[in-house]
Formats: sequence, C-alpha cells, structure tokens
Amino acid sequence: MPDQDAFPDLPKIVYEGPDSKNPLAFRHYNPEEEVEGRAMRDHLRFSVVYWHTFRNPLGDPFGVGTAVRPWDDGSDSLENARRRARAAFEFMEKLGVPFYAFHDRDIAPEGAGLAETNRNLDAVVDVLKEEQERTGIQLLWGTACLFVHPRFVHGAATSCNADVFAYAAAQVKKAIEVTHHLGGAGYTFWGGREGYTSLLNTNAKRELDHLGRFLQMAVDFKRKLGFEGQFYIEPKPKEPTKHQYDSDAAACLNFLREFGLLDHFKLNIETNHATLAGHTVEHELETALAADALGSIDANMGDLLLGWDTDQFPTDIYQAVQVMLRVLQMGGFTTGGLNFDAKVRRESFEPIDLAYAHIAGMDTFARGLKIAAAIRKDGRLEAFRRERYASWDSGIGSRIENGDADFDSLERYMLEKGDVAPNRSGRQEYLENLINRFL
Ligand code: XLS
Ligand code: NI
Ligand code: NI
Repeated sequence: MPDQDAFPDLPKIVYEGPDSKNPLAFRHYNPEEEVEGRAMRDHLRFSVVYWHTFRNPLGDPFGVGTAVRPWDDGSDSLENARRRARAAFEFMEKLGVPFYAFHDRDIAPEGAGLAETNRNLDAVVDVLKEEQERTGIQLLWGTACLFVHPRFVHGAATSCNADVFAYAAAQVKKAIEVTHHLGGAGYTFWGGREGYTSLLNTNAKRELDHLGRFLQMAVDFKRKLGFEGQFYIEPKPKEPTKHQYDSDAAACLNFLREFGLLDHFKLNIETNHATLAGHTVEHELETALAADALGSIDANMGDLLLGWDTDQFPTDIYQAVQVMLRVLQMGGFTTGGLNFDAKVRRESFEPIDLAYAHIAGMDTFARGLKIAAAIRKDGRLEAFRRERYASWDSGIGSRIENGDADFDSLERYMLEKGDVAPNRSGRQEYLENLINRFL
C-alpha cells in the first residue's frame, strides 16, 4: 500500500452524468455503459503517460519548469523514483484508467554505466509490478528513451557511431524484457532522434539500412523472449530533428515493407504528429487502416497557430468523433488504446490540473465514441459513401476491379459511349451539416 497520499484532494472520479456540475466527475465517460455492444472502458482503453504526467516539469525554451509535485523531491534517487511510482498509481487508480505507458528512463534514473542503470530499472519495475497487482491497472506499452541523453546526439539506431547503435540495442533489449515482465500489451518504437538536421553530414541510405537492421533484431529478440505484445512504430515528421525517418504513416509503411517487417509492426498514430506532418489525424488513421496496420493512438491535439508538438489534452469533440469513427470501423482496439500523450500547459502547474486534464480528455473521447456510434447507427454517411462508388459495383466498374479490362477494351467501350458527364455531386457541405446534427 502507498505510505502516503500524493493527491489528498483528489476523490475517486466517478460518472455523474451530463447534468453534473462537479468538475471532478465524468459527465460522459461511464465505463460500464455499452456502446455497439461493448463497454465504454473496452472501447476507449484509456492510458496515462508517465513521461508527461509524472516527469514533465513544464518548462519551455524561455523558462524553467513550473510544475508543483509535492511527492517528488526533484532528485535522481531511487527512493524518489519509487515514491513517484506509488503517486502515479494513486492518481491512475483515482482516475479509473485501465492502462499506462512509460519510457524506461521515465521510471528510473540512469546509473554509472549500463549495468547500474539496468539495476535501477529493475528496482522500480518491482514497485510497478506490485502496484499493477494491487490496482489491476495494466501496461499498454513500454518504450525506451533513446533521445534525452547526450550519447544519442546523432540518433540511436541511426547514429553515425556504431557504439551508440550497440548501446541502443542493449537498452531496447532491456526495455522489451521489463515490458514483457510487466505483461505489457505492446512495445512502441518512436524515432526520437532517428532523422537528420542536415543532409550535408548525413548518409541517409546507410542510416535507414541501420534502422531496418535494428528493428529486425528487435523482432528476432521478441521471438526469442516469447514476448507476445504488439510492436508499434509511431510516425512523426520532425522535432527534435528537422526530418524524422518515420515521418508519417505512409513513410513508415513503406519502410516496413522495404525491410520485410510489415507483419511484425502496427502503427501508433498521434494526432499532433499527424498535423505536424500536414495531415489530419483521420488521414493518418485511414492510411494505417488501409494497410491493416492501425494499432494504437496517442490521443492529444495541437494548436494550429503554434508550429510544434504542443501535446495538448484532446478536448476537440469534432476531432474525437473522426477518430472514433475509424476505431469503430476497425472493429475496436485489440492491443492498442487511447494513450494520452499529452501534457498540461505550463500555466496549469498544480497537481489537480492533471486530474482536470485527464477528465477532459476522457469525457471528450467518451462523447466522440457515442456520437460516432450514433452516426453509424443513422447510416446516412456510410450509405452516401457506398453509393458514391456504385458505378464500380457492376458493369464496366466491376470488370475493371476484377481485372477483366485493359486499355483496348476500355477504349472500345468509350468510343461506343462517346463521353461521360460529371453526374454526382460530392455533397461535402451536406455531409458536414449531417455530422453536425449529431454533435
Ligand atoms: C514524442 C512522442 C513520444 C512517444 C514515446 O513526440 O510522442 O512521446 O510517444 O516515445
Ligand atoms: Ni508526440
Ligand atoms: Ni507519442
């Protein structure tokens, strides 16, 4: 049991319904409520991220951290790391989230050399294991931090220094082991500094080959270990580097195909990364879906007027609807979930803000889920889209789709027909208004 109360003012957050005026209650997230025959808890699979919620001091390039975290003495001691882990579980338990996610270095401090660092990690993993068993909260995915320490200045698997590749391999091996030990449902590879800041000093082809080899080694090790969790790649176009190799869903899928890894990875799509790449999140989700590779979602949002990964808590209901339409279309998450890779604003520095932020994100997605289910039940959106392609369901369209047409036969067909007039409005405004009826 925790030996202290890190969040003494935080009650257990419960569902009170849409009319509640209590800011520390859910108005829409009702874990047991069924939507399309499945409990909301299992649709949404919410996850708290350790890095932003328990390690982010809320600094920015112009100012130091502002976060007030009374349970954290700011030191790199193991004792502090253990206390922080207990505080994290107290928070997650009160919030009622079923999952969490971490980087190895979020949970335990670096030691002098890899062996001591690994021992530190094991010591805190023991606490996490105990807390998981006490609360029933599970690990959505683990990952390795291959971007903070100066050794990774030129990247990890794509470093110009082979020793750094070796260090990263050893670190990822250990991170997969502890994820396995904690029963993690997945393991994520996010490119961190796997990219370049200048092509003048970069052999991109060689670096990409190294990344391919690295991920192949990870797949081999996973098999050897017997880890059954899902591997994910998380696309991001830039930041911290000018160009990240895993820049968007299409680039990741192409990379995985090139290196024969597509069967072993799914994508973890992050909303703010999609927008940084100049895409909507629904574009990224559909790209992943089309390749049967949508695995999990880092649920956050950006700010269109700020050009970086602001990692804000998702409070845009319209966007949540777009996301949940795709999740429902996929038949729901299997190993993945909605992972709040989001941080409170620097101005929101009190512990209670962490609760307000997560409640906002959870209620936003609960509404997104309910609205998406209502749109699907109504059926008009889907029917319109299906109808729009009706010419492909018979005649010349089905002959083309079935491979029973070639340029000669299509020329004959059109010479006979003469011409074709535009005969179907796209009805964008009608559809936008249709969606609005459900909001
Ligand atoms: C950073 C990424 C990172 C990954 C995990 O932008 O979103 O937080 O999710 O390494
Ligand atoms: Ni991010
Ligand atoms: Ni992320």
